Amino acid sequence: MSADVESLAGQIAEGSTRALARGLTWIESGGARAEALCARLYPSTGRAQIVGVTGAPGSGKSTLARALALVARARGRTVGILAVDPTSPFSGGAILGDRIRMSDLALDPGVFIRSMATRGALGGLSRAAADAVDLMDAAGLGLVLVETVGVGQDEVDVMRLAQTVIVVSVPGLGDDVQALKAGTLEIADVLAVSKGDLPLAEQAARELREMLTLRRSASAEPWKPRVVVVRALAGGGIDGLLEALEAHALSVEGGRRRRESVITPSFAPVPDASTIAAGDADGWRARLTALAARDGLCAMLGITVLAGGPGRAEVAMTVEPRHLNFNGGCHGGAIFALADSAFGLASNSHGPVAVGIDAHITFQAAVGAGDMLVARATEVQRSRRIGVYRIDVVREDANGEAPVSSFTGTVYVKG
Ligand SMILES: Nc1nc2c(ncn2[C@@H]2O[C@H](COP(=O)(O)OP(=O)(O)OP(=O)(O)O)[C@@H](O)[C@H]2O)c(=O)[nH]1
Ligand SMILES: [Mg+2]
Repeated sequence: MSADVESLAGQIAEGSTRALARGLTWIESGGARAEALCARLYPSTGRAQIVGVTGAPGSGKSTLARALALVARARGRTVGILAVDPTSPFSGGAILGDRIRMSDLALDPGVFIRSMATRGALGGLSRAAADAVDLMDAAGLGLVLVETVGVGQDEVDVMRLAQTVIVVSVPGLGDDVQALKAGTLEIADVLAVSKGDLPLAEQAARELREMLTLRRSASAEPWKPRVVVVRALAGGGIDGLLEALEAHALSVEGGRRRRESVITPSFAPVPDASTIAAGDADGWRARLTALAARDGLCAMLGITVLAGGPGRAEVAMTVEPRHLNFNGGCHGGAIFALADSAFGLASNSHGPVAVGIDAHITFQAAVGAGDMLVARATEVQRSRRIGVYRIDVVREDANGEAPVSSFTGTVYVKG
């Protein structure tokens, strides 16, 4: 390793903000020395609390980051703020705005603020942002806030490096729906309704909570996203937000970083069908959930089991950016996979192995990002060797259900 990498790494690890600033410039320009620097500092990372702040332009993200930083400072913590702006790295517009709004913070030596212009960065925006956060972490900053304008896949990817993601939405602009559509609701651990001093904030919070209730039933995650109303300009509601952040950090096992999490398949045993009474809803759900956990495609697509029974299965999937096709709609294959999963689970609910030998699908309506889909499989007929199933796929929202797709399938029972 070259001497300048070694020397800069040493200074960053000692907490020099000048060295940190230089290291971030290296990352922005990319290349081998940036890579060497990150590799050298990697062992010093893992201590910072990393919180992502995303939301529509002008929703109040920077004001919120500033308010969070002030409270954290008052509690004696050091703070890093990274504003990632993928769209206008050279215009300086939003970046300059952030600097001005945060200028009082910039005078505090316990706060490090950096806007990142990363267009063309080697390895993409999210990689550069992750490296930048690692450097801030290695420099000993206790709380690192990462701000992105949450509109595209890039920004969603950046948010994956945070332990906790706050999605900021503005009351009264139908923003809640926008957030849902952009898929950002999917990554929200905490939803902050900003500008709580404005009318409609409480109403927006209520609507978001309702939306989350729908999503909750489909979510296998132990953490239930919270909705908090904040008045960041006046510093109101920040304690409640911090409380939500702490609760979330506790729920994710030692606050470990998501991108470091290693998925180790340790499957729960599958309860034997013969031991489950016909009316035992929990028992059937447990059996189908254990089967789905062994199914790579269910795991990859985020398909979860809602309910089951002998010959029945109900599964759900919330459409995320990864499910979209090149036209921006939900990929037909993803809907097929959802229906097929319900089919597979229902036909295998009984115990003996059933393999699909025929399937037909028709589509009634298109779906997009943020839509929650439920597939219900019912047994039309089952003999010793052949089973026939009907699967209805519907989109669920606050107003009820709308048909999306119909699927029929036949299995051959092998076991
Ligand atoms: N009334 C009111 N206005 C607020 C509040 N918080 C932020 N604002 C205003 O909303 C506008 C946008 O705030 P920012 O914090 O810059 O929003 P942002 O999401 O960081 O904006 P971009 O980075 O440009 O996407 C500013 O004019 C703020 O003064 C609040 O609590 N109440
Ligand atoms: Mg901003």
